[in-house]
Amino acid sequence: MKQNTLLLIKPNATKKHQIGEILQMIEENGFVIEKLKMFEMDNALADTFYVEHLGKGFYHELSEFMRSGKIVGAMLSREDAVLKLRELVGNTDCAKAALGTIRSIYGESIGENAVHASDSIESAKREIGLIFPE
Ligand code: 3AN
Repeated sequence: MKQNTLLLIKPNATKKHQIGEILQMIEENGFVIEKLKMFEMDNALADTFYVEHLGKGFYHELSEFMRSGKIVGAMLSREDAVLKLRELVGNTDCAKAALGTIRSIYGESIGENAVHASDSIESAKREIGLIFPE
């Protein structure tokens, strides 16, 4: 079934000028970029976007990192988009991510892992609404 999902290119990757290469991998793997924008996260958006992690030990580090620079948000479509994007992105911990996945190539640590990908159809709907409220 054709689905939408959300990709974020995180501040460590935008700082290193890897936006083009990551979007190229996305397009080469059959995703269509339906919407695209560059923005910065503030405290309120970080708290809302990562509400499931609020209060966890790593939350402060996560919020600070996500507010440390520019982010690219992309709404993507393809068959089975949510699962296929999670496969292409790889494990949260880039040291454990399979060879050839985006996090294995561009991730620097479990926190600075280059990209975010929605983890379910429900999350994708919620996250697309937050990043593309129009
Ligand atoms: P994923 O992004 O793979 O779905 P989640 O939802 O468990 O992973 O975590 C959301 C984000 O929080 C991760 N992308 C990562 O940047 C950060 N994170 C998760 N676990 C840790 C940790 N132990 N230390 C630092 N940051 C973490």
